[in-house]
Amino acid sequence: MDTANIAAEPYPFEFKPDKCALLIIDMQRDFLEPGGFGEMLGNDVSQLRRTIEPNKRLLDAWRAAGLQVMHTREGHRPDLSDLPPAKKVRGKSEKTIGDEGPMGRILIRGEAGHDIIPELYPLPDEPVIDKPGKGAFFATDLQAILQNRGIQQLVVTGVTTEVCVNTTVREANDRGYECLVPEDCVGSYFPIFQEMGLNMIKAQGGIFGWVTTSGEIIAAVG
Ligand code: C5J
Repeated sequence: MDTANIAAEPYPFEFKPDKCALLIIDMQRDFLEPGGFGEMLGNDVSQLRRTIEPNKRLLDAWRAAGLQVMHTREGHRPDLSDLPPAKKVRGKSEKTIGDEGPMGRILIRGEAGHDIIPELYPLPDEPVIDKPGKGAFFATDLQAILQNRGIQQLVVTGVTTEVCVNTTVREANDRGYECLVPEDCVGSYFPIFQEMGLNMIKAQGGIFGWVTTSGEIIAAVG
């Protein structure tokens, strides 16, 4: 597929399809589904669920074009050996990571709530990066996979905009990847963080990356 310019802020993104992967961050049941851990903490999951349909359309177009897709999940080993004690106690909530939650043990690999929502479920040949932190590069093999596959650009989607999406975009930017973020495919429980999280990426001439819409990307890959 040929290189194309995608309309974006702060200026058009020079899209190199063969060197670009779609990286879908943490679209996990515990964050997005009613009755999950996110809602149990008092969050409004509809703020995240509005990203499902745009992500699905983008994922379908991306797969149809034969481009590379990767997914991430935030979570920990069942024995909690990779869970920093500071993360375990953060928030002082009644239930924390590793405790029994509404969809199995909270953010533990292999539990129902930790898995990706069915609407965006990975295909067998799409790498799933299990990450213990907010950024997808920390303590994972993402960098090796991207390098081995010749990836130089990332379209980053998922949740939440200001936490795992922002952290991953910043980590990727420091490693030399160009990141494009479709605003309708990322979500925050907090509208102000959604707006500011996107502003932070595209400010100062695109200090961490570019912001666009899924429609612009679909037009380029379709
Ligand atoms: C993600 C979080 N995925 N907010 N996690 O953003 O704790």
